Amino acid sequence: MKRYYSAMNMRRDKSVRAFGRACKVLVGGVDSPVRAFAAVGGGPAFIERAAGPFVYDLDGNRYIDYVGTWGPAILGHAHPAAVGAIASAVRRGSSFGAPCQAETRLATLICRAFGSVKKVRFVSSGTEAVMTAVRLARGATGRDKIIKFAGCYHGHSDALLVAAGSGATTLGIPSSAGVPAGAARDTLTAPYNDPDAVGRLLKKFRGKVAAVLVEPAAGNMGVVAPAKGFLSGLRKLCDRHGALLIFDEVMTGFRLARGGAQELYGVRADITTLGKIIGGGMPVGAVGGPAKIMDNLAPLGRVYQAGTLSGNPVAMAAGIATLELLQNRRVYADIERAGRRLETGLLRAAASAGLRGKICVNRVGSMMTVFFRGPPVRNYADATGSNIRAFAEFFHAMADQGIYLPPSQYEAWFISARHGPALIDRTIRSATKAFTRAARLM
Ligand code: KE4
Repeated sequence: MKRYYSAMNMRRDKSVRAFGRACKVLVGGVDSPVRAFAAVGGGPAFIERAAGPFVYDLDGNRYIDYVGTWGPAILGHAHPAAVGAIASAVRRGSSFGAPCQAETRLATLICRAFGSVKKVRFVSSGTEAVMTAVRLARGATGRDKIIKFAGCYHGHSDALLVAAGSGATTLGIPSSAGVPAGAARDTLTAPYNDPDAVGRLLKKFRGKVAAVLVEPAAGNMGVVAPAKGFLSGLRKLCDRHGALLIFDEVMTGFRLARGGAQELYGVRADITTLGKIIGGGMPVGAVGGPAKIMDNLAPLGRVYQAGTLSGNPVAMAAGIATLELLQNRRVYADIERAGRRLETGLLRAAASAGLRGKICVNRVGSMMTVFFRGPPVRNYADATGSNIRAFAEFFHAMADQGIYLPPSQYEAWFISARHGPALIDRTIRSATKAFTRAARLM
């Protein structure tokens, strides 16, 4: 169903032309698949600028933005402190390829927030962070197997494109082509929120599992919260079997709390991966943990890892500015309040459209997803039972009213500190109309 945002009060001509030009030189017209709108139909709005809670497309339309560049924009777009820090840093040179104090400063801010993290290695993306964490776990334990969870997404390194969520599920390729059997052979999968399945795998592959890798609150099958006892159960199982527990906090780090899911749920990880918010919108990823694990990385240890732009001074400056602003814990209270207001309002809007009990809103703090199926959604099988045609109709109905949602049922909405009550209420009013349009397909 090839369609662009229907007219209503918005025109899309310039985005349509821009997408046509982009498709001639960029694969699918995009640099990350989920942006291509394959799951919802039509073509993307080309964004010209972003500020606070808004993004503005080439045709001058303004949207309330719930993509938040997939998580980094927790303080809103183009925060003056981040913009100033970037401008000042880049005037001193965009990259040195040598140590700079900004790396130490940002690493110190991360160690202060995450009790389990005593040392950090910066990289340039979440994918690199998790790829490094897996290699580090294998090097530190001398074991090869990794256990991950169906529907969790940890970036696009070969070994982790197995039953992967996010764009891989959106496009129907959760286990990607081009990944040799050998690369995926040591990746075992279990259902999310099923610690018993993990226990069975650890017993079956006794002494061979290097790590259990988990999104401590899942965001890449849509948002799915850890069931009570799930994370603590993984902690106990890893301790019993000598496996390392890797929390992929690329999305949850500094989002659910300053100390991420580890602070929120009180479960310690052996290795933590971070990204998104710690770069303040610039390309940064990080791996962190206790020195006894981290010192296995080169140059101290034998696990090799490197990167031309790792610890880039401009990216570090953006991250420092962002994390310093997030030391004000009121931010977390504000975005929790906004999330609660939106969740309650969306459930009310769905009920008014005759969808009571027919949609499920999963929320963890300022990350949430509206699933077009009745509750509960506790894992990948539940999530993929959603009505994605109804979601697509809802998506476009919201976009037509100036609400910019992630273009996939299997993604998280992100609320920023700039999403005040008036914008939340505007979103809820728009959802009432959008649920009515979607209800016709349910
Ligand atoms: P990047 O390589 O995209 O920086 O990070 C990979 C990654 C790792 N771990 C988690 C928990 C993640 O959510 C991600 C990336 N998230 C997706 C959004 N679901 C990025 C958006 C995209 O792929 O375009």
